[in-house]
Amino acid sequence: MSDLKVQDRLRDIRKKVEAGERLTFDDGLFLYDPNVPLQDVGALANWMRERMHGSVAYYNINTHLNPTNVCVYRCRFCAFRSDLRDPKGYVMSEEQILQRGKEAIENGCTEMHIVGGLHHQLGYDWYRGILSTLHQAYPQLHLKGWTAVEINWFEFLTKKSLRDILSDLRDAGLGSLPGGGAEIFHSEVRSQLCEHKANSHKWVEVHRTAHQIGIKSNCTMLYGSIENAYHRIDHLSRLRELQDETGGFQTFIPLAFHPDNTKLSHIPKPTALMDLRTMAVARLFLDNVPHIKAYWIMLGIETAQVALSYGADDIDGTVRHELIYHDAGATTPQMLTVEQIKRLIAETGRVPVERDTLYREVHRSPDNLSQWHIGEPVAVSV
Ligand code: V47
Repeated sequence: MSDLKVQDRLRDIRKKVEAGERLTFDDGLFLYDPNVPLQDVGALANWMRERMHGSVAYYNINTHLNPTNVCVYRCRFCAFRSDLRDPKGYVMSEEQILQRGKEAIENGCTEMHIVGGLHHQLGYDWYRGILSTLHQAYPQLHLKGWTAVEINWFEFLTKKSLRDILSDLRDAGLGSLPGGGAEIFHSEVRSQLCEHKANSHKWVEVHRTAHQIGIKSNCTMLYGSIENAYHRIDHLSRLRELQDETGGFQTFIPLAFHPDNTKLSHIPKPTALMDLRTMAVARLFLDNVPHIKAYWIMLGIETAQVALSYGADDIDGTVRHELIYHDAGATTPQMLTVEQIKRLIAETGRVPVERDTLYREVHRSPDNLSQWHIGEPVAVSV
């Protein structure tokens, strides 16, 4: 495409974005074309991000819990999983899980992000019990737990309907669903990455059912492995369609593939340019998803900072005990302090605002991290 044609097409897309019109599948493909200057795509995404969120960038104070890494599936991109009899395999005890809850509360966390493997020998009650144990002991901690893949596994274990399972988990203490397990929906890619686990229709059905009964969720896309731009836009289109129907997604998190210690270790990690382009295209294409998250653990701190001007308005949280990315070679720190996360946001010229998992503002005593209360939902202009 000539430079002139690129500029003409970009001008048309700019007009659409400014008028609040939806981008087409072809627009999405065009924005992924390397001949389209990244800074132009980024500037447009930043314009949209500022229209929606002004100069604010959100963060939370959170921790992770991966109660087991033993998994019946063998996803080719995963460095975290373990076989049943592998010495690396572990299952946390109730005492260890409660200890994590205690540590979270002492450090002011409002959220615990809980995901793990699908253990060959543990039943549904074990997974449900983790939520109920933590919720009873620490009811103020929001439990964002179990991806659509685990929920689908619970269907297999219990033979109950999705609606019954999700309602039962909510009774046990589930607050919302994380966005994991989406990977790339298109079967050409999914069948190579994770042949056996929940397919795209199931992933969508789990989130649709959660939204229908009032459980909010997040959505993700694993990019930079074996997929192409067509597969990525197809993925975003399916998320946009479900969001039109339910409005239950809070935030989209693009997840860059980390190859170390995986079955795809020969594939290079996506570059920062690809990370930023994906962030910007996601902001522009997912016009109905309120937040776009630059997950610093996976992007690296510097790219996450830049991403706050390429469409992202959220940087995830302080994080503790992250394993999935660190097992796959992430070199980011294990956690940030509240002061560090605020400073890295402020350095970008954005205003750091603490939110809880459901995007309500958190007000905290400056001298005592563990004293906080939840305020109003944050404002988003569409
Ligand atoms: O489902 C696993 C991905 C996901 C690798 O909802 C990998 O707020 C890259 O979903 N390289 C889990 N990606 C993480 C996740 C997430 C993270 C932060 C916030 C939220 C949220 C959700 O990580 C998996 C998979 O898509 N993943 N291994 C890897 N080697």
